[in-house]
Amino acid sequence: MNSDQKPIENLQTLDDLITALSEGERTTYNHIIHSIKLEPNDFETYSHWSTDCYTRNCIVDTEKFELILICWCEGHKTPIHDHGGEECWVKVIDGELEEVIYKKNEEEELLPVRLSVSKANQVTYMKDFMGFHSLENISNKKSMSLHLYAKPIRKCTIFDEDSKTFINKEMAYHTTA
Ligand code: CSS
Ligand code: FE2
Repeated sequence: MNSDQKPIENLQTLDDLITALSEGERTTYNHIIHSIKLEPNDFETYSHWSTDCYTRNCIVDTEKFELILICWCEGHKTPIHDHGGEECWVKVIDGELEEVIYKKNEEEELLPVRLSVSKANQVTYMKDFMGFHSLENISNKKSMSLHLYAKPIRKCTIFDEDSKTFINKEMAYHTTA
């Protein structure tokens, strides 16, 4: 640890978060992302909305981790997806998100197994052994969530509910810092 490195409990700004993640190891990320309290104002530079779809706005992309801000309009929802073998933490910054977790049964069908709602500053975690999930903005306003992926997620699998098939998807950003 550098002598000027802040203890995790003292992290206050988005810059503090980025420094802590850059200097930390993956085993410390859970503590870091839970400890920091961030406000919607901290994300002014990164927040962009589209009425068509939620937007993925890159804050930092390194070999070790990726930090993105997702901006949701009312009713926006992700497809059911996995996380390309990586770890995923979602911290709600503003609004309210509903998460549904799905698991495969013996016939390789996805069944919903758990539903939860997260509010500002709450964190959820996903990794592929836990299944697939979808997220939806269920608040009646725009929402924002901070996503930490370690390592970065370049590709994932989505489940297409119409064709009932799994599809490989390349991830893309709407904006980059
Ligand atoms: N994995 C989705 C968001 S839900 S964690 C994405 O990055 O687009
Ligand atoms: Fe996800």
